Amino acid sequence: MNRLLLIALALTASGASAASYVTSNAAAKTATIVVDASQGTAGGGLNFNGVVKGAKSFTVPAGWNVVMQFKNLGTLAHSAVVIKGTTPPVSVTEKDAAFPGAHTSMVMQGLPMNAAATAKFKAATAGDYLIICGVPGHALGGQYLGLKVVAGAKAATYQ
Ligand SMILES: [Cu+2]
Repeated sequence: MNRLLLIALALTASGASAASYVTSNAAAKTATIVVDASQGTAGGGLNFNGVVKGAKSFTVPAGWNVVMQFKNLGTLAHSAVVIKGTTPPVSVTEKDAAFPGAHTSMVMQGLPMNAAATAKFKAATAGDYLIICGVPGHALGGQYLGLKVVAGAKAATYQ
């Protein structure tokens, strides 16, 4: 195998990393989702997983447990909170979380650069939700992803 082919394979492997934003464990009814704040420059850094304004969404079967793995890759503070609906609000607090536990700590202040946090919650009720940054202004600036909780879905997806 020549060196160029190895490089091409390595690039293909790294290009496939989008799939790793979500993993499904049907036996345990658990979805693990990755929410990286400020990945690259989209939205001037006000993005999750490099996209803005709900351009991508997770789908999770209703009733599954969700493990949300949050990281802040940017220089500003960010947080992540799941809210009901499809319209980003002006501001939120922990109390606005759609499910118990569906938020990082310090929703409004945000977690600092390089911080990582894991939030665990049960996606108990089917419907349309957003995963937003709770730092005031960030969600309005486009820092949110979609989250669809779907009755009868067989696996968690991200697209
Ligand atoms: Cu933010």
